[in-house]
Amino acid sequence: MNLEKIMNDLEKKHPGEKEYLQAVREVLESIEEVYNENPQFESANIIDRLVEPDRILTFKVCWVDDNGKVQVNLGYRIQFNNAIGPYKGGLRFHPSVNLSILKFLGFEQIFKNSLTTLPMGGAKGGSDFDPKGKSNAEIMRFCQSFMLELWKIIGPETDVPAGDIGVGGREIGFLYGMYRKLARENTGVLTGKGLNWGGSLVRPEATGFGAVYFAKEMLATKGETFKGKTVAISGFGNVAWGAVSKATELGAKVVTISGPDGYIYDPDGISGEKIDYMLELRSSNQDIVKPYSYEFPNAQFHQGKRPWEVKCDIALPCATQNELGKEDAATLIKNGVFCVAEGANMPSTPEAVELFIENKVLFAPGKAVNAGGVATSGLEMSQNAMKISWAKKEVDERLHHIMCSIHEACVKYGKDKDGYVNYVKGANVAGFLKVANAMLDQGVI
Ligand code: NDP
Ligand code: 2IT
Repeated sequence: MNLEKIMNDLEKKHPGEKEYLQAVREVLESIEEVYNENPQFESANIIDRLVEPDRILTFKVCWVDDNGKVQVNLGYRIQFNNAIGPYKGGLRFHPSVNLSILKFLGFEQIFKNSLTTLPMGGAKGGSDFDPKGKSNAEIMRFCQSFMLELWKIIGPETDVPAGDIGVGGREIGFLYGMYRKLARENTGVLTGKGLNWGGSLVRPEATGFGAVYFAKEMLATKGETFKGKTVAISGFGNVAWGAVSKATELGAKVVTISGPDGYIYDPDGISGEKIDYMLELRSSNQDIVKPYSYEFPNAQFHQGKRPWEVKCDIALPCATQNELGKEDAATLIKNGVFCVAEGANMPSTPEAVELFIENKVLFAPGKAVNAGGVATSGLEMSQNAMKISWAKKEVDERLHHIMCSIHEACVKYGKDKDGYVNYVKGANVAGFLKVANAMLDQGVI
């Protein structure tokens, strides 16, 4: 593999697609060795076929706001690769959404879904719609208009979207309602549905719970546990909420959450009613964490800052991409962090990842750590297909088992000679091999 040539060509073809190019480079660097050892991959030109999505749908979303003004947003669905199962991946509604961000997320999703052990291909979609400050009625009208286009290319056996930033249970409800009306069927076409209409128990908690289950396995390789540890978490959305709950349940003290406005440091730990308050904060549609410090006055709000300056044993970045840079990593290391597990997708910059690995910090990437979300989506699809629903305990046990399997796969392919586990390499190689071999089996299509 001539990595620099591949990257140069890709950059020429897709100039300025920073996040997409970043994600591709990371995967290619990790798989270079195994790729070169298996000439059948090169003969089938697997790399060129993997880095380009199968197709991209871009569409216009027109909707009317509460003042009667007509608004126009852009909508996307990127169907990246379906070698091992139907396209599967979330929808993101955030003003920063563009092709590069969705392509990076869709590309990552291929390997993440492969790691889950379930038959799911990779996809991502979304819109530059900003949910901040919107009324429920505005969100409903937007979701309905979005689905008017999207429904044409999705289906329970072809492409199954779910939530991501800005898309939670409420949005999935509005999207599902419109799909059901247009397609004249009740199927598992979306995951993250409400419990009364096909949703799975544990799906809301799954990404955060899964992230902590994964981190628990990482700690166990060093004979450690969450008990008594200080944990810094970023974000205050769905993933952060699940991670705070599970880490607290396992005896850790979570001292931070964050939003675009800054971070909260709560020296008493975020537990009990404070975890419920996180849900209130998120559903207020205000996109700020500052009100937490009015509600719980012992907590301090640090405007415009990131939580990585707080001394902690374990860091779980759960907000967004590239939210933890080289300096943040250096500060965390200086303060004694020994485990960093990514709840968000690609929250650490490549320089930060390098620093963690150089310093032999237990570090694992989003595609392994946060795969519990999409894995539980896969479990929701199975329940929908069988027209049954499993008890909470059953779903949680399956999720736990899947996270342990992903951890095992990372160790199998990522263990260095000195015993250090390079989870980035492990996750990328394990995820890649399954998809690449499936592509080989199925010929050039
Ligand atoms: P939510 O919309 O529920 O929450 C995202 C949170 O991150 C919001 O609080 C958001 O605020 C905040 N945020 C965004 N940018 C920043 C920033 N620069 N600094 C601090 N906070 C910020 O989304 P999720 O919790 O679902 O998603 C979080 C991450 O986890 C994303 O990377 C997503 O791709 C990933 N993920 C989600 C899964 C899921 O099942 N939901 C599964 C796997 C991964 P704001 O909206 O104001 O920017
Ligand atoms: O990034 C992700 O894995 C998600 N947003 C969840 C995708 C899904 O289909 O459940």
